[in-house]
Amino acid sequence: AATERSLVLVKPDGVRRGLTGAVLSRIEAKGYRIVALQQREATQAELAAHYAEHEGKPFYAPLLEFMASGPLVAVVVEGERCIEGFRSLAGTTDPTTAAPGTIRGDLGRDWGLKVQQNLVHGSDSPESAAREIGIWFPSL
Ligand code: DAT
Ligand code: MG
Repeated sequence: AATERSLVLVKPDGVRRGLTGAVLSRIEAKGYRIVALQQREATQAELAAHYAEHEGKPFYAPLLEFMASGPLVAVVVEGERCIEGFRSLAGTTDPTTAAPGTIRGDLGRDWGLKVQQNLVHGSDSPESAAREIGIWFPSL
């Protein structure tokens, strides 16, 4: 059994819409443990590091602008295979087509159908998780 840690963000749209509790509730109901949690506005340095893989893409600047548009909630989640497991809970990137039963599929339907306003982020590999936890929680 592989116990992993994943870095989850409730993005500014989720915080603004009062959906932080709904997201955390799904994480806990799945059996994952919340190791660390912080609500605050992200710095440009954190966002640039977090989304370094997307630098240069057409959606990069609007994505960073959106991610800086209000407080977000950064969470370290722990559980068996929780990296893949949380991605599955979150649903596919675009909320307009994310499956029902997923966070993005059930809750991500508002806000003018902008792809970046998809409520949550979850690490996509153990390497990403370690890197991202280092960005948001350098003391962990
Ligand atoms: P995910 O968040 O599902 O891991 P990603 O890492 O490919 O998706 O992209 C990071 C974020 O960037 C994503 O949550 C929303 C935004 N994004 C991705 N593709 C996009 C696109 N084609 N247009 C606008 N925003 C996009
Ligand atoms: Mg990603």
